[in-house]
Amino acid sequence: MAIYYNITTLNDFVILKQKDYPNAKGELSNLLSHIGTAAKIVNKKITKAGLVDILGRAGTVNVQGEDQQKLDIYADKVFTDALRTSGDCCGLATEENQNIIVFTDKFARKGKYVVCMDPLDGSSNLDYNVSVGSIFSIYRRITPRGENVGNEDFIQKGDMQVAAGYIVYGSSTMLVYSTGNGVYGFTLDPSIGEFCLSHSCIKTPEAGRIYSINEGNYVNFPMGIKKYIKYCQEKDESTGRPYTSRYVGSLVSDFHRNLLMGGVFMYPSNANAPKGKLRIVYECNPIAFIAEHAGGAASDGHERIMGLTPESLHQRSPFYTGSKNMIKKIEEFLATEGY
Ligand code: AHM
Ligand code: MG
Repeated sequence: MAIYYNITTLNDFVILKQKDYPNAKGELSNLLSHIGTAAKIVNKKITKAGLVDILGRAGTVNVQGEDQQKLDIYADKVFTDALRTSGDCCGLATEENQNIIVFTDKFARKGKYVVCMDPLDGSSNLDYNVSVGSIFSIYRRITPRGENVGNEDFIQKGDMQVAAGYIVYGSSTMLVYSTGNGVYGFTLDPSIGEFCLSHSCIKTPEAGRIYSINEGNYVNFPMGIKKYIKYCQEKDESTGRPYTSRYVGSLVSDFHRNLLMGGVFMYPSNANAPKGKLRIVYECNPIAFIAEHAGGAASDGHERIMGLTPESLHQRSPFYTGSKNMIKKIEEFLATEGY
C-alpha cells in the first residue's frame, strides 16, 4: 500500500513523548511548540535578510557592550512574545536584556517554567550569509506559582535544566532539543513549514577529530590550550592525529557539526577576556545539556559546566564542549600546563 504521510513533526513528537510521563499536563510540550513556531518566524526573516531592511547594526549596544544587530532585536522580540503568549512561561532571560523579563499577565504569571535564551547567536556573521543560531534553556520556576519570578529562578545550576536546545539557521534550518531523554533533531521542511524529525537519538562520537577555536587569539591563550592545539596538530596514527580544524565563529554551527561528526569546541579564557566570552546561563548550559545527553561532555576546563552555580545572569565562563576523549585531554593539558 502506498504511504502518503510518513513524517513526524516537532509538535507530533513532543506530544508523543509526553505520553512517557503520565502526570504531564502538556505545559512543556506547549512551550516547545511555541519555541518551534517562533523559530520559523525568525528563520523566515533570516532567509530574506538581504532583501528587507534587517541587516546591519541597530545602533544600540547590549548589556555586555556589544553592538546589537537589527536581527538580534527582532529575534529577541519574536521569542519574547511567543513565550509570553504560551501561557506556560512566567519569565525570560536573554542576552539582549540586562534584567530578566517578568511576565505578569493572568496566565503567564502562573506558568510553570522560565526560559533563558540567546535569541540570535553568532549575529556578527549575519551580514555575510554565514550560519547563525538560537539557543534555549528551560527550568522549573523556584518561586511559587502566581508570584513574580526573580533572578534566582534563572541562575540555577545547569543540572536543573528540564529541557534545552538550539536552532541552527544553516544550509537547512534545524531544531535540536532534549528533555533529558535522548537528543532529537528536526529539519524544517520549507514546503510545508514544519520541523520534521530527521535525526533520532543523536549520539556524538566518543573520539572526535575536529577542533574548533578562534586561533587568532592564540598568543593570549592559557599555556594548556596552546599545548593542546599543538597536540592536535602532531602526527600520531594511533589517535588519528593530526586532527582537522574547523571554526565558523557561530557557537551553534560549530557545536552542531562537532556533535554529529565528533570534535571539540573551545572558547578559553584569554588575556583580554579572563573568563572567556560565552555566557553560562544562556549559551554554555543549554549546549552542555545537549552535549551530555548525546554522550559528550562540557567543561570550564576544571569541572562540568552544568555543575557550576552561576552568581549572575550574564556571567561568562571558559567553555569546552564535545567528544569525551577530547574534553578529558584538554582538562589534562590545563591541569599540567596552566589554566
Ligand atoms: P554573540 O552571542 O554576540 O553572537 O557571541 C557569541 C559568539 C559565538 O557564537 C561564537 O562561538 C563566538 O561568539 C565567536 O567569538 P570570536 O569572534 O571571538 O571567535
Ligand atoms: Mg551568543
